[in-house]
Amino acid sequence: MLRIFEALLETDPEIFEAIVADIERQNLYLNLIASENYTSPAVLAALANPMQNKYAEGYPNRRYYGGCDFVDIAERLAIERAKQLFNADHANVQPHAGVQANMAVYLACLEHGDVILSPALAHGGHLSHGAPVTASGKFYRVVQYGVNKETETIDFDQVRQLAREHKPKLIICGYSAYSRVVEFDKFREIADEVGALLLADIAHIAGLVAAGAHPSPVPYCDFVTTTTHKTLRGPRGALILCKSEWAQSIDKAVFPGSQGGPFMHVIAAKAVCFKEAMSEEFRQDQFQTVANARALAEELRRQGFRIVSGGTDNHLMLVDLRPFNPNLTGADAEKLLQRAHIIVNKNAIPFDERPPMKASGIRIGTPACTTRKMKEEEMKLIGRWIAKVLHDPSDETIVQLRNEVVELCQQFPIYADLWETMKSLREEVTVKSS
Ligand code: DSN
Repeated sequence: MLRIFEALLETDPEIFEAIVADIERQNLYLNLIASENYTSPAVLAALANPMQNKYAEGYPNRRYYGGCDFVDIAERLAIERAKQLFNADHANVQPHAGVQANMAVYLACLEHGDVILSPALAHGGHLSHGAPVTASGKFYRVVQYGVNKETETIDFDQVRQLAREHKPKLIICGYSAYSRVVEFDKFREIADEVGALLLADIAHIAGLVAAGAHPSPVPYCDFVTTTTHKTLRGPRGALILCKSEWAQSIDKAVFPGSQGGPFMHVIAAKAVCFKEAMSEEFRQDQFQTVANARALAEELRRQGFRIVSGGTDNHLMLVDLRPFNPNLTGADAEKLLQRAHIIVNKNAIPFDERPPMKASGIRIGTPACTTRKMKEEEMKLIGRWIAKVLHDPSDETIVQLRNEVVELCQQFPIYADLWETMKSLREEVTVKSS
C-alpha cells in the first residue's frame, strides 16, 4: 500500500492532497448520510489491485478474452459468497451500480411499455423505480404507490387496489427513505393475486438483511437488487440475486444486455465485503446500527422534532423539522449542520408541501457512525447537538459545537493508519525537497 501511495504522491501531488484532505474530512465530520459507510482496509486494498486492468466480458469459464483464470477465481468467490450470505439461488455480481442492477432486472423480465407498480420518489422510493426523468420512466408505464397519510407506512390497501386496477407485470418494494420494516410477504401476496413478478431493492438495508436485523426478501421475491456500499459496507457497486429460473435472463441482461466489461477489481472487493459480512463483528454492528438509530430518533423526538411514522426499525429516520421550527427548511438545516461538522441530507417528507430542493425534512442514518463503533450514548449527544445548532445557529454556538464534534470524532478515528502514512509520506517528500 505504502508504495502505491508513494507513486501517487510522486506522479500527482494534487490528487494525493485531495485524498489526504478527504480522509481528514471523513475523520473529523460526523457522517449521518444514511447511504454512506466506511469500507474496511481489506476492501480498499482489493480495490487498488491490478485486476482492474483485465477485460473479462462474459462470466467465469465463459469469457470473450484470454487470461481470465485469476479474475474467474475472484468472481466465482464473489458469486458463491453472495449466494451463501443471502441464501439465494443465483447471484450476478457485475452491476456497476444500483441503477444498472435495477435496469438489468427490467430488461430481463419486461417488454417496452409494460406496467411497473413502484414506490413514489416523494414517499421514499428511488429514481430508478420509474421516475419520469430516468430510462425506467421512459421505457415502461409506471404506476406509483405511497405511504398512508396517517401512519406514514406503506399503504397496502393502495398497493392492492392499484395492482388490481393496472395489472402490473412487475411490483417493486424497496426504498431510499423509509424507516419501517418492509413486509415482503404482503407484497408477495398482492403480486400473486395479480400475477406480477416481485423485485425487492434492498440497497439501503442489505447489511441488516445479511445480519438478520431485518427480514429477508429472498424467500418472497423473484429478484432482489442491492448496492454493495451502504449498510453492506463494501465497494461501490451492486448485486442482483434471483430465483434459478431467472438466472440466465439476468446474466444476459447484465452482459451483453446493458453493460460491457465488468470491473474485476471491484468484483474482488465485493468478494471481500461478502466474506466480512459473514463475520460476527459485522452481524453485531448491524444490530447496533438499528439500536443507534432508535436511540438517536428518541433523542430527536425529545428535542422537539417529529420522526416520520413515529420512529425507526432500521438504520435511518426521516426527521420532520416543522414542529421544531416551521420556517426551517431541510436545505437550511443541512447547511447549518455542516458548519458544525455534522453531515445529513435534506429530504422531502411524505406529502411535503415544499419543493424537493428545499424540503421540510432531513434524512439521518447511523451506519457510518456505527462502523466507527459509536453507541447509544454518542447518539444521544449527537441528537442534542443537532437540536442546539438548529435552535441557535449563531457563529458562537456553531464554533463551540464544531469543537465538540471534532473531539468526539477523534475518539472514534477512521483510517487512522492510512491517514498517518499519507501524512508522513508527504512530510518526507517536503523534507527531501527543501
Ligand atoms: N443516493 C442514494 C441514497 O442516498 O439513498 C440512493 O441511490
